[in-house]
Amino acid sequence: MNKRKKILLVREDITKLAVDAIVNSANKSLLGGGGLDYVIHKKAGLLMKQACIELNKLKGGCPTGQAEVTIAGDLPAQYIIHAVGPRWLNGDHNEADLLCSAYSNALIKANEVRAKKVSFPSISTGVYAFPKQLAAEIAIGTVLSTLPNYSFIDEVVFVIKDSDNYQIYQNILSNLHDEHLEIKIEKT
Ligand code: AR6
Repeated sequence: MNKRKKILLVREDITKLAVDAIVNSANKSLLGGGGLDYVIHKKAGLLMKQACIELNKLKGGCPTGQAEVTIAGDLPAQYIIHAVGPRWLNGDHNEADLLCSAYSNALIKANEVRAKKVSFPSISTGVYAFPKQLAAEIAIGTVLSTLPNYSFIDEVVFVIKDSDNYQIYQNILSNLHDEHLEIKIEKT
């Protein structure tokens, strides 16, 4: 019998959680920026930064909706999946589809490197100003619908730092019942 895959919601600083692959909310250059991207680059250190510079030179960065992998350097993970979410304009610029692609391409990359446990922040909901409720519905919807496709990934952790966004994730996840998944919400 297939083991049930796990979905976990935690309120934490994503850079502190030990996982196989941590997803970063990156930009198209992959060279770092503000928000979480800044913290991840700072904590991961020089070897990871060098890997991003190489990807920038080799591939010209990463288009919106796509993802690239590097080593995780000094973070408690093996890999960083740099996913590029869309900047929210007015909802008429394919933002929802691009956010959905950022999640599914991040999962594809994580599975390619055989990550078992993958952590996600709430991509695009900070500097890129994507509405939080819609972003959470897309994040959870995309992960849940595509997770059965990935043979290596057996756990996805949504790591949400701010309380209003955590509440949104909690509301959605606590109303989900899927016999193929084990959904756990960490009490704050
Ligand atoms: N742990 C978990 N979540 C966090 C953490 C943390 N340590 N820090 C922030 N968040 P953002 P974006 C949440 O702005 O909106 C950068 O300049 C935060 O509360 O980091 O995708 C890049 O280079 C928010 O909910 O990323 C891009 O140019 C979420 O992470 C641009 O910002 C994402 O916030 C990307 O914007």
